[in-house]
Amino acid sequence: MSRIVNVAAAQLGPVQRDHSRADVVSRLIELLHEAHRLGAELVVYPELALTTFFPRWWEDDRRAADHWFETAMPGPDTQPLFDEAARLHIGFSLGFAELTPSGHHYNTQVLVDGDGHEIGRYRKVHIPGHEQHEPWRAFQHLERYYFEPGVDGFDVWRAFGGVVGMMICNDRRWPETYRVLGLQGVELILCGYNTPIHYAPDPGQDILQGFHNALVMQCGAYQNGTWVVGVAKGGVEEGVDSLAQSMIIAPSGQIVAQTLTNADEIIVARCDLDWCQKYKETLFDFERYRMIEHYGRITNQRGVVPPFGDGG
Ligand code: CDT
Repeated sequence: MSRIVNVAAAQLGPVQRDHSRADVVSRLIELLHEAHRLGAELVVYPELALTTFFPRWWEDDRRAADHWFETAMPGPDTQPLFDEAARLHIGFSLGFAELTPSGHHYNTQVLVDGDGHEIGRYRKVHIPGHEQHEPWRAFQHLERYYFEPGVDGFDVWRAFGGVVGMMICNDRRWPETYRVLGLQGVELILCGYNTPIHYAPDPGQDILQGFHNALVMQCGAYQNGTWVVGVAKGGVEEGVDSLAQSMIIAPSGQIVAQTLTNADEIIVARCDLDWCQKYKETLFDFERYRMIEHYGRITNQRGVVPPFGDGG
């Protein structure tokens, strides 16, 4: 038996500050058409796909950044994407900055079915970067200033013939993200990202960005027996170089498709969701092998508590 879903990762090249939503949406639609030609049923776009990565700039008044946020999804600028995807009967997942009617600011990813209807939305939980203006940096990473963490945690949805979950960028570095999804039987994780190559707190990591990106997603896929689709907004955006290397990873942890450029590019993989069972029912049979009585610290303790004494 096999349950096949053809999934496209729709990588974006840079979106500059003066690029309009309408311009970006026409690029998204172009990628949608390419994905359709390649037989995709589901297209995954990056984190904060509609605009430049605005947390790289400080605003004294945080509300001055509200124009980067969507107050409706779909809204007037994104409706053409919803309409075209529904016409082609392709589902998609799209990252955007969300400003809710009650005034909350989230880094959000929506999942839409082949009829253009929202299946669910995920609000980023792990918010990286810093809260205050830090002028010593070459550029800011102010996600912690502009976004609140999502309060709904990591959900999954029955969609596209399987169990689908979402995570956003920094979430992919945390094993807990995958495991909470894995404990709900996830078979396909969709993840958009914007990852600057330069990491100001420790530039020694710059050269390892591609390695770390693959490392965490391949581990997460394998250890939970799930497909993972990681999709970048890469290239040089407003002078900041960001990682591309979008990839589709099998439940074995193997990369089955990877982008070659740091521009707009489609990759497609034929994802057999039944392949997940090979791992979920053997090495990673959670019910049989997990030792939850020894995992208490994972939810009871946030930071590191070393043992007493100096070891001398
Ligand atoms: N967008 C996002 O989450 N980017 C982070 C950068 C970390 S450095 C502040 C990431 O984990 O890729």
